[in-house]
Amino acid sequence: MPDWTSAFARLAPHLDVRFWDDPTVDPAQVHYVLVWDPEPGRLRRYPNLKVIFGSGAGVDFIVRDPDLPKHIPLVRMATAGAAQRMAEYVTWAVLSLMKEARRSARLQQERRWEYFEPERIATRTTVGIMGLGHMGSAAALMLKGVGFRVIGWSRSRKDLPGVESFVGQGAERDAFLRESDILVCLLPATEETRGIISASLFARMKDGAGLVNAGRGMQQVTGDILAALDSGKLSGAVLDVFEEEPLPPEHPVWTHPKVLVTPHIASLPSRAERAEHVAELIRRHARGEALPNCYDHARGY
Ligand code: NDP
Ligand code: OXD
Repeated sequence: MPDWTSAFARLAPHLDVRFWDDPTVDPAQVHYVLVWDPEPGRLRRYPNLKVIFGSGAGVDFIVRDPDLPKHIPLVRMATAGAAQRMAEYVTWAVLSLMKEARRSARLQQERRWEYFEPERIATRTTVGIMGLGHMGSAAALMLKGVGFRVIGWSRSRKDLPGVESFVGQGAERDAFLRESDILVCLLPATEETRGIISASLFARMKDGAGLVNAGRGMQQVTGDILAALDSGKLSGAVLDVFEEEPLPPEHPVWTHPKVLVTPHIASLPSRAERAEHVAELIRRHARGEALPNCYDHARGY
């Protein structure tokens, strides 16, 4: 909380910024909230709420509230820093798969000097990104800069320099999957994307492909991922998100020799960065300007 209050005091001193559970706050005085996973029913209790700011890019933990006041704009976090951080994470993950970083870490732990020759080189590797939005497009352009061939899959056609765009559920999606040596998921959590990373998706891909999921845990069937790694269908995976978070200590994914686990940290913009973004959007809202990146309840993201 002190990080938030000092950032807002610097950026928007006219705002009275309070902790979510401050008992002295009069609900009628609350005009804006900045939240990640508010308890269901809570947002309905603010009669004069003007905007809900999600503190993350995905607002699935907000929209699960059956009493969410849907007439109030819900803004998804989309700072330049968040996209840069995600692009860095994805580039790190893809290079880690390509260079077999998990294997090196294991050998180091066992003090074994054992040669191996990672086969892939960026210029002959195709990275397929599912979801070419704020995060996916930044990741695509950074990977392109490293030398990868980059292709992307989204609902609407994209025009990103040097990135081939595939759309829809039919032949183009299948071609996209067939061509991907490393598949990256940066999709939002929707009913359409639930369980998308599963055995039936791997069946459409090359043998020995790599996988990165930094979207949402509900998109992956972790058991199918482990089975695909064991059979060699997948050669390695970097997973930042899980069906259950925190990932339980007994989960087999922790110790799988072909998996790198990170604790949902792919892109965490600083509090100061997020406060700056929100302060600017509150100024715009006060001037009557449209808010960017609003959640669309019909679309689901
Ligand atoms: P955007 O809304 O900007 O982008 C979403 C992309 O997914 C769009 O390109 C969209 O297509 C595409 N898409 C959505 N549904 C489908 C579908 N059914 N089939 C094909 N493509 C689809 O979101 P962001 O890029 O800001 O964030 C994406 C997600 O990344 C978040 O929702 C969150 O789940 C995750 N995330 C994870 C973080 C982490 O730390 N692990 C941090 C930040 C985000 P179109 O462009 O045509 O609409
Ligand atoms: C997310 C985020 O959506 O942290 O996961 O922004």
